[in-house]
Amino acid sequence: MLIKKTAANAIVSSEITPESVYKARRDFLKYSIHAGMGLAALSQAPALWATTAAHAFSTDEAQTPYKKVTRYNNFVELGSGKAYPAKNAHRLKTSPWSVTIDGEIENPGTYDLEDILKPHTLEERIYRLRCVETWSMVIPWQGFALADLIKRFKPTSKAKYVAFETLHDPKQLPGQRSRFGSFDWPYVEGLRMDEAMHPLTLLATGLYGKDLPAQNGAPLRLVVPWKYGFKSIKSIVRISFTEQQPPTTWNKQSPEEYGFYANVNPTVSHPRWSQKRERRIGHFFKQDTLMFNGYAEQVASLYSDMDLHKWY
Ligand SMILES: Nc1nc2c(c(=O)[nH]1)N[C@H]1C(S)=C(S)[C@@H](COP(=O)(O)O)O[C@H]1N2
Ligand SMILES: [Mo]
Repeated sequence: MLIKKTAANAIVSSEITPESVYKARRDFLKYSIHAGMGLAALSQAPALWATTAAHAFSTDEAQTPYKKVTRYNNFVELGSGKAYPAKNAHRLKTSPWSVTIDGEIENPGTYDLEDILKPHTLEERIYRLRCVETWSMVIPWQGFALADLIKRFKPTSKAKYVAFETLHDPKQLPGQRSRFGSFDWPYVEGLRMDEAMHPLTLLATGLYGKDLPAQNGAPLRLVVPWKYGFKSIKSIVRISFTEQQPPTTWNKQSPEEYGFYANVNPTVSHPRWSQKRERRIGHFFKQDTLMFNGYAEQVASLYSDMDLHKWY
């Protein structure tokens, strides 16, 4: 089903997937896992995987209120305190918007965001966002699988990583007028190709059924729910396919604190704080942080041969 992007991009979840379809998909996934089919078998059925994945993986934990999600942000380009991005959001013009897609692909070019979105089905997915500073939120995102975009742009066999870049425009993004620590702008991030192709990895255009507010990374941001928040790069203007592991902003800033992988991992402490517990925004008591932010069943196999204390 193709949902056209309307001016307001107003999508309610009931329009996206009828309850019965949602339930059938979820039951299928449960049944498959119980039957010992496991994820390997599921991934051998890509079409089925694509349709079951999004909804089956959504959490039914209580959602963080819209006001908190949109007024407690990290977006250094719009100000370094949690409240500043919302206050400065009006400075960022998010339409029209274009994205350059280049590197190791068949047809590199710069595309209007409208054209990039057209062939994709926007879905709702409710994911936990776990920020490295020990807080978390549960957010109903709208977006589409990054994997679907990658398949469309046909990477060459040399493409081993996907690199992302935020808009660089100090007029609209006042935080870029000076350095933040040792940041050199633009903010950059990256994923290994198998992480980028994983069905949990989302390119988001909205939350709570509305267009993304600028402070949350409008008009296009990444959501990688099993990784710390800084991997979820905002206001993307470039997606590049590379042979070498691309640099990432927080890793350049402080390599002993922030690695390339940044998988949520309660057994690996940040040098300045434990990562065992987190405060869900709006809750009083802290709760235990789960391995891979609770998505271990889906993603642990991507890292089975890696020492996650070394590759943090
Ligand atoms: N361009 C850009 N993207 C960014 C950041 C940033 O400062 N600049 N902050 C990151 C961090 S540290 C976090 S925790 C999340 C926060 O996303 P949210 O404000 O939507 O909760 O955005 C990430 N993406
Ligand atoms: Mo973060």
